[in-house]
Amino acid sequence: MLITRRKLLAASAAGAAGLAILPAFGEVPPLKKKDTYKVGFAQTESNNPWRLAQTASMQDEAKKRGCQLVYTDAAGSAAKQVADVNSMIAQGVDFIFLAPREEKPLIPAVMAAKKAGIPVLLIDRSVDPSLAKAGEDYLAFVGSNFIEEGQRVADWTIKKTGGKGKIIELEGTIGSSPANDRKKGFDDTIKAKAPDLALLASQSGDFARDKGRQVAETLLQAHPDTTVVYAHNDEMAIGAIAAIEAAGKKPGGDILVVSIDGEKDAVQAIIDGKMGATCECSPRFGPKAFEIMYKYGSGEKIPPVIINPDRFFDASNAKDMLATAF
Ligand code: GZL
Repeated sequence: MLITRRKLLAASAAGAAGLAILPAFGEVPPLKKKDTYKVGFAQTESNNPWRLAQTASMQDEAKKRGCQLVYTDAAGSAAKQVADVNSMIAQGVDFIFLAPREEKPLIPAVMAAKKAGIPVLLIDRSVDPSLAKAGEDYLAFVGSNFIEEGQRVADWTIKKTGGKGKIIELEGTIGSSPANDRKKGFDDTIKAKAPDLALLASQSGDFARDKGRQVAETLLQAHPDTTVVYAHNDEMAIGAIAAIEAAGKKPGGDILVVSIDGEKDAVQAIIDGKMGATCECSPRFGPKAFEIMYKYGSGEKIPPVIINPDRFFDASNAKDMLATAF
């Protein structure tokens, strides 16, 4: 697994914090051992199946463990998500689960929780490691290695195309860690391993299906010689499939579509021959997120970065995997 700059920073920060004999100035606030907790979950938005599945997973686990859940939905606004976290602090939650919509604007929320003595676990997305450190400013990051997801999709695409073709890229939410890192992982791999695979254009579709379709339509009109569409998530990939068909072309025939998430509609599109591959990024955070909180409350040391394993779906396994997709 590629050790990214943010993981090195996080590990060194945690290492430093871990060496502290007494609670250091920068240490994460403690969590009392309790049977149940009052927890906050600050969601970014509910604009696609991935976010809805993540929310359901967190709500189910809170219910299962008898925890009181203070849930907020920032409706796509980082500023509102900061306000949501501040309101949880004011309500006196014991612990906060945060999926920071964007890497920089959510720093004030992380620091406000720390100042209020409330531990924060980043789930799914991260914050800029030069501004806040795991194991020091927040407990930890648990989620996928987005750079690796981009690399895996790039490697599959290189193999499938023989390293030749012209790519348009549909980026996720601007400023979010998945968009930043999925772009870095994919683009760097293509540039390093396949000079004859040209990266023609790249534009954000905000992880949304219809925006993805609109952006794909525009880019396909500007680049009719496109042979590959790389989408940072399945929703935009499915939107791109509609755009390709609207342009009178065959997805999976004239244009190869590759993506990330592993949602049911995408796995079905692979079975139907309209999508080439998708790297899973499971939204089912509930069990692991709450397990980390309870372990922390019991005094266990929590690693600063906890990576979820991602499966990879293509025609070789899509039929078998469909039932387990979200
Ligand atoms: C990734 C997650 C992304 C998904 C999108 O962990 O943050 O946000 O890939 C979702 O589908 O909107």
